[in-house]
Amino acid sequence: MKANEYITLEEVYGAHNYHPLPVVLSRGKGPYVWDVEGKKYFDFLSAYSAVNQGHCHPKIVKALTEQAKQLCLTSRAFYNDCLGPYEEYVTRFFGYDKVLPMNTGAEAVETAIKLARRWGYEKKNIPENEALIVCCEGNFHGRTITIVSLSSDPDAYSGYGPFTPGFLRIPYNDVPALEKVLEEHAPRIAGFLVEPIQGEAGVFVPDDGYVKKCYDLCKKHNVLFMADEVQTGIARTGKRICCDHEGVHPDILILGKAISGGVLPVSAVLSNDEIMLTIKPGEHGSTFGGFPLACKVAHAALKVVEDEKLAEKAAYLGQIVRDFLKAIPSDRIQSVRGKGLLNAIIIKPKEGKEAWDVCMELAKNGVLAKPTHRHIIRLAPPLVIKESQLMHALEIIRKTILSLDE
Ligand code: IF1
Repeated sequence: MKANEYITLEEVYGAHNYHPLPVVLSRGKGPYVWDVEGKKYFDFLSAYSAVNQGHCHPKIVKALTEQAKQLCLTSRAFYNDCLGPYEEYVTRFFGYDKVLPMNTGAEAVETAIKLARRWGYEKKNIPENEALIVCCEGNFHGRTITIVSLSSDPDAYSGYGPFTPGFLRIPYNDVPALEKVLEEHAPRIAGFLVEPIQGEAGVFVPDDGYVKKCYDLCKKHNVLFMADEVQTGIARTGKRICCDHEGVHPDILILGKAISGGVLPVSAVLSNDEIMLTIKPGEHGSTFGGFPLACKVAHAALKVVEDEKLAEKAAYLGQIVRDFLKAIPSDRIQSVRGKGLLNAIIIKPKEGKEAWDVCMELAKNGVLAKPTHRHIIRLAPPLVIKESQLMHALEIIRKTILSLDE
């Protein structure tokens, strides 16, 4: 079949909840993907930072295929020989007592919200059903009804009410705003849920020290610091998790996406016993949460991060990316921002051409990226990209942007 035939099938038989770039992919390897016509691209989205380890990493695929022939799913009604070893590995990897395994990032965020509320009632003596969680303007934590109840983006919440109560929203990157809301409501506040860099908002990197100052304020008011590292975690920003840049150890750490290397939906909530053990047997769960395939795949995916020093690579290559992009002599690039290999360029619309048009041209020239919020292009290749490959892709980005100026 031709590309447009696949597109038509999705149009006719699929929900219209996305507007993809007109590229039909059929193969991936490392930093590359190929479309059905055999055209090769650099993947500069990495499935929104889920494919940090590169497409179809042999060690992760091996773990998947070997376990798939052995035992796929037991449910948590029984024990199995994969979950315990994985739980030991992942809790030691991130430095926590316990992990609650889930599947998607949204499920992990929902789990973290339930955990913070439960801790609030059991340990902080917040009156039943009165717990509050503070979140930030511009957040993106997933697409469930409770999570869009936190959102400030009408595209995310409009037409989905009524909404879940119990959330206070403050401006992002605004320490005094957090201080104020804690001083006013701390006795009822169970947690502060925040992305250490706001991905969807357009790779919004807060001021240096913001995460640490928020963490310290939460400690002062006995409020749980809940880091949503679904997108920024797993080496993407140049550290094991983004909070590591400021030496912050979140009370609740939320992971997803690249914890499985983009092979299976795997997510995780990590915290210490005082918090995690407030959820008792039968009070939370999921059919596939922590299933044998997920355990083996995630174990292999995290080991790749360690063995291939992907955090160090992301830090080193990310600086090259930002320096290169800032040096492109085009007034179409309004600004460049990011940390590690999570970067974005803000495109100034010109002669009716916007970020979408830049992405269409980039695709023609062999680099896949997608705009967010109309004018922002996220540039996030798999962390396994070689420096020579990165320079090749950056040159394509440079030529494409300059060609639009002609
Ligand atoms: C879509 C955005 C990115 C996330 C953070 C939780 C989740 C996500 C920080 C939920 C998921 C994905 C969702 C996907 C596109 C992508 C996205 F554009 F939607 F916002 F990355 F920025 N926390 N982000 O980024 O994880 O349930 O999806 O596994 O919904 O279009 P999930």
